[in-house]
Amino acid sequence: MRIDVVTIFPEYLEPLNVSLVGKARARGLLDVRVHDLRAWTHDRHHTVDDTPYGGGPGMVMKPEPWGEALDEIIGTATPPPALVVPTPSGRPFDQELAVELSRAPWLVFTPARYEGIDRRVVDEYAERLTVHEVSIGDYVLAGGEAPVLVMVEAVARLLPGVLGNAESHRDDSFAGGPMAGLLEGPVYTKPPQWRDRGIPDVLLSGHHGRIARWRRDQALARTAANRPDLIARIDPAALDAHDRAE
Ligand code: 6GU
Repeated sequence: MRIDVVTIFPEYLEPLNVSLVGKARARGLLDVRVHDLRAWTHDRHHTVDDTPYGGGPGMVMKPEPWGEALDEIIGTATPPPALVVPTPSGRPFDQELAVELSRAPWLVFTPARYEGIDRRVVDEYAERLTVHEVSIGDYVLAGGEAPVLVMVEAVARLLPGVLGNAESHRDDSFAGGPMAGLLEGPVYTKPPQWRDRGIPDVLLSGHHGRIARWRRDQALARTAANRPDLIARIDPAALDAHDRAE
């Protein structure tokens, strides 16, 4: 997969050199190119923003640098990339969208600062390619760069060969499989005693059936406590009598 990011803060994207995403790049599984939007300005101050038409607070990113940047990056490539526009007004980012994006061969991210980008930019490129306007949650950030880090990591770990083994996705919170729709429960490792705390006996029992049951109960309890909205969305046919008693 190829990913381009256009930003006025290229250094904000340096975490893409580290850890899972950095390793995927080093292994040639992911080609990430970060561009400085100001490279496509022509005035001595490299201006990227201006005051909003109609008045109001803050500044709006000018369309011309974005248009020149996107035209140059996209070129005449066929098929063209999908555009991912981070904005608090976008569709909520979730695992389903991460999976969809991970199937695209090429994504271009356009994180904005200020009050966002002149609307004509999205309208223009939406005529030629798929545009996803995406929010990472119900809070306001100063810009789209942190959301790009979030989305690229969520997408990169789904690419073939990036994670150690294909099993690693199966029990993810929000993945399919036996724990579909539930949050993950607690996990433990050695030592068997830490301070005055031990390990739940069932995990040391060797009874795989009881361990699976316990894990499911823990997942149900945690989901009910932290995400009652997810409990409400579980298909009743996916619950057994023991689940219902929780
Ligand atoms: Cl994608 N951008 C900004 N600026 N704030 C956000 C966001 C995006 N998602 C949640 N809050």
